[in-house]
Amino acid sequence: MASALGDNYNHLSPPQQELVKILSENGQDHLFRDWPGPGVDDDEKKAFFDQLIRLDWSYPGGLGAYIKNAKRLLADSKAGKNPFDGFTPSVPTGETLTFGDENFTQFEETGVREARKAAFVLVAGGLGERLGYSGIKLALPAETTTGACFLQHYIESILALQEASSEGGSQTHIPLVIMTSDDTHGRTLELLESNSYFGMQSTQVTLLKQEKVACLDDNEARLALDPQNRYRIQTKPHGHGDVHALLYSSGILKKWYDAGLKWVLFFQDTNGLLFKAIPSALGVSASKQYHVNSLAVPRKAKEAIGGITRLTHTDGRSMVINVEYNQLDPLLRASGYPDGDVNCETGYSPYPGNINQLILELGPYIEELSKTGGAIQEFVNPKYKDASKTSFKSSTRLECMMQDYPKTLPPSARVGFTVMETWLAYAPVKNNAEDAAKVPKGNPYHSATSGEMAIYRANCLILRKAGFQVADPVVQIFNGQEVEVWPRITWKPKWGLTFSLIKSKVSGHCSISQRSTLAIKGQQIFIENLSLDGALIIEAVDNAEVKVGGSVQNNGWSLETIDHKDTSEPEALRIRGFKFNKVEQVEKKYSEPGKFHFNA
Ligand code: UGB
Repeated sequence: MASALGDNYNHLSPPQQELVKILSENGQDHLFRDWPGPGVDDDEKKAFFDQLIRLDWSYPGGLGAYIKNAKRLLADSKAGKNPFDGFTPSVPTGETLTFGDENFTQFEETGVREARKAAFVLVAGGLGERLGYSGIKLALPAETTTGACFLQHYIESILALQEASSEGGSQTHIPLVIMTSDDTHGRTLELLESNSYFGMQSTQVTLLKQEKVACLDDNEARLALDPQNRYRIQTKPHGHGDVHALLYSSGILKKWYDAGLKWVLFFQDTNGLLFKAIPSALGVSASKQYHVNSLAVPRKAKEAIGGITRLTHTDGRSMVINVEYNQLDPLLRASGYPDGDVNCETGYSPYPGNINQLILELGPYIEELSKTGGAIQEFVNPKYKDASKTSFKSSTRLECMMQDYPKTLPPSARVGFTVMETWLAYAPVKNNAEDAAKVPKGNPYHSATSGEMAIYRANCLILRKAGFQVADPVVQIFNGQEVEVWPRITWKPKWGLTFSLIKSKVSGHCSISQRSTLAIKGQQIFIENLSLDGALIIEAVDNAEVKVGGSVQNNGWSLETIDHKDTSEPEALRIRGFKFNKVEQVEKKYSEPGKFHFNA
């Protein structure tokens, strides 16, 4: 390739020359073919090398390793090799929790205690193409009663855990890493900065940006040049699996370990229910001493979430691992289950659904990463032009998933999973209105509409369990999706971090009608003999203790339907198909410390 570069070669730095050598050895001569001599396009050539160096640096083992892995995976794909060859799937056993029972409550208590030794990692580099929202998903309101966005909700939940787990001991600061990408980095930083990190100290938050990987033009893994710019390589996201290599190379894991931390909790960008499941799931990890604990929910066949499966190899090896949703059906069909991915007599797939929230024990995690550098088994998914599988419709790239981390673990590793009820733990916002309306009947929509309604439903069911009389929901259709509309109850995470905490704040005979809205925005708000038919918003600073009771009745907030195509409405509302008409409410705000009583 040095010759393809001609005189340009002598103008390169030694690391650039070294990279040229590696590329040449790996069949990439086309990258520099017909380059004009020095003096022409010098800035563009420099930018090209800067990009190559970045691509080389950001992949474990460098570009040489990337191309070799790509050649191998592309050859396997062309040969139609089944990645699960030799493995038989079976249904694994894990810990199944029931919200509110004694077991659950004990796990919650343990989890809150353990949280002082926890760090959180939010993977938020995805563009959310399926959702089609123009902003970043973290900025989307999780629900529109308070308008708190996902990032605010997540940070406030971590802060609530931090405070609860510090009780009686010294104050800890739970670290939060957010993995971003070029698609999300700037807007994530801006969201944090313009909101004073939603109450977190800025030093608690670390942003790690994942780089994209080079696209591949053919089965020889030739890197794809941008058709518009011969000095640019096309790139695409490598997947959420990058998080492990990034955490490892940043050195942050070692820092956490030295500071006495024990748990790393990974989570995704749009699950408004997740933190209701975190304390108990962390409690399970601690009690069972799991090195890996994946959170799962009952899965509907064909639902776009992976299935947790025990895979047993003919050579005796066995592992409990996620099988991604597009691979589960073919794997089952190839292993003696001719119907593939179908529900069993329970009405659900026998394989629990992976919600991609992982809890890893830090010590064994570091030990494993020091062997692998954080590299995760990759896959490639080229779209071939025809059955000869010799050319692609468009360039492809290698991808990796964070939940594939356990694939390289030794058999001695303690890998488990915890199944939670879906209503409590999982309601992601992934699908746009049109696609959601096409979801097979009975399967979850995973839309902004269902994501918001699931928050109200969960809060209602929790309060019911705490003795609150909550009216039944009505069924309504928004953006072509039939959903249950429960009373719109919301609370700040610090008000209701655990079920025991919630129970301690609700007493006497309380009731709420279906058309009501109740927003609890304060830590020490105690609901006592409250009867609500309308809208009630209570806000209080942390050291104001407020008792709320009596009968509140007003015209409340009505739900108005909007169409997702109606561009006169803000996008964040359009995609849910409704908005609130705030007709009348009782609003109380306590901004001074002290004891107060609001009796309507
Ligand atoms: N993400 C990144 O940070 N970087 C990337 O390059 C890509 C994504 P999707 P997906 O629980 O609902 C996953 O696209 O990949 C972030 C599991 O694989 O929302 O289709 C992105 O920002 C699947 O097994 O999901 O499916 C987001 O936060 C199942 O569990 C997260 O990664 C499913 O999620 C997930 O990205 C689920």
